[in-house]
Amino acid sequence: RNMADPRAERTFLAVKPDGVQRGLVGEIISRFEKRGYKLGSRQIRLVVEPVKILIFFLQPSKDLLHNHYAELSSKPFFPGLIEYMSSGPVFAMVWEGTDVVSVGRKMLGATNPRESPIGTIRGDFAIDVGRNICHGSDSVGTAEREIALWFTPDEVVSYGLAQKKWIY
Ligand code: RTP
Ligand code: MG
Repeated sequence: RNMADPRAERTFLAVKPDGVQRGLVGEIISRFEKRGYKLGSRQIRLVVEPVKILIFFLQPSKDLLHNHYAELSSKPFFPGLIEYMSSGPVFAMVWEGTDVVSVGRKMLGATNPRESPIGTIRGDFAIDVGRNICHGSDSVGTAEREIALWFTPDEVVSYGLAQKKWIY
């Protein structure tokens, strides 16, 4: 926790395979950036070591997804969810800032895009619950678990936000 901002949090966000295929990575990053949040997972590998681009832009294994969605394993839609999420590359990210877990969920919208308000990411870009284009952690505890699952500690970075005084 950040002493200067006791409400500072981290969340795990991922653009799902359909969001990647539909070219919505930039749109989703852009919305979080413009809101005032900062990307907290390393980008340098993407630029300096293209071979390691898979750290951020990876086709998740079914093992990883079984772990990630463990609490849903008894649901009837679980096999389809694993098929969908492992069907192509996912853009995985950590975002940081005040209340980013709960505000991030509001920015994503409801699980079912048809019940998602206009102006949310799912409400603007999706219509099917099984193709809802992005993931966001549902609590601070879940975020910690998911970040540790998808990233190693050295891939998660924290740095000062230069324009902080204009946002907070
Ligand atoms: P996510 O974890 O992917 O961010 O989505 P969420 O919290 O809004 O919803 P969750 O309950 O965690 O469900 C995970 C994903 O499973 C698919 N799903 N399908 N009734 C259905 O067919 C159904 N319900 C959930 C969705 O892709 C959902 O995002
Ligand atoms: Mg969830």
